[in-house]
Amino acid sequence: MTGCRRVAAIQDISGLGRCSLTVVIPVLSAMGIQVCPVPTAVLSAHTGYSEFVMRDLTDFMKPALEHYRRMNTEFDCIYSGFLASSEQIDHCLEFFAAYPDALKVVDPVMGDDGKAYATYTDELCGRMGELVAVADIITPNLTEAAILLKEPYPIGTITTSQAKSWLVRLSEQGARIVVITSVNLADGGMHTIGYDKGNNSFWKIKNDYVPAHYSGTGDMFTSVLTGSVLKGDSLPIAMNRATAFTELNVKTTYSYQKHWTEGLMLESQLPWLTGYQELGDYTNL
Ligand code: PXL
Repeated sequence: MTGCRRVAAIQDISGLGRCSLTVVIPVLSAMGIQVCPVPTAVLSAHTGYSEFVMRDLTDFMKPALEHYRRMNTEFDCIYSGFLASSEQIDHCLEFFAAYPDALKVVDPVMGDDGKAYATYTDELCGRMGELVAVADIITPNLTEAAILLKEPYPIGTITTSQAKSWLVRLSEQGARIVVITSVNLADGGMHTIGYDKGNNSFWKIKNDYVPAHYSGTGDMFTSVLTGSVLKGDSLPIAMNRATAFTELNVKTTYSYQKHWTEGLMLESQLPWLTGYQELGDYTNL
């Protein structure tokens, strides 16, 4: 018995620019879930900064897993995010295989706004499909969904039937639950959309549009969604919680006109996660 739910978070830690572990740890901790970080790299600042120094920790991943196996350590969830190399994908696959009963969450971090991040080569993007194949839940943004489906990034809006077809095609790559963020639907506005293959249900949550974009937004969304699912919420409630908290943070950060690289000003918002929120903003897609 772990007492509280326990997540192994396989992500980098970046000093400047809130993202990956500096978002995952506070968010899940505030939700009452223990995070055991498996740092994949240490960066002075995330890769969106014009300069950063980085120490790769790929060779730490396998010994860390072996240690956990020797200790018979249990995890309720294995959660992977930004990865720095193809070898790190191999180690994530080993983690997932070592914990077949854990919830497997893959945030297939590869890019945003129609473009892959600087460190994501075509090979690395191609191999992300191997993680997606073993996941229970995946949370691509629209750019990452397009990369996984080998489709062009949709400029402008997409129709509800195209959105449903993308969700179903992504679920055919493996995961039971697929959630796509930042989807501009033709019938009105930005949405988070989700599909549960287990009961064939489609959901959408509308986001208020804010004319800004901050690093670590996807990390925040997936962390809240993961915490919510681990606590037993239904998919639409988990999507609602993740969307509402992320939107609150985007609006707070926007009000201070911070530079996008600094990430979301989550520190003052964390108490929202510890309270009980009435949530019912979802509808069927
Ligand atoms: O939020 C994704 C992310 C995580 N970690 C690092 C990044 C990025 C996106 O740029 O650079 C190091």
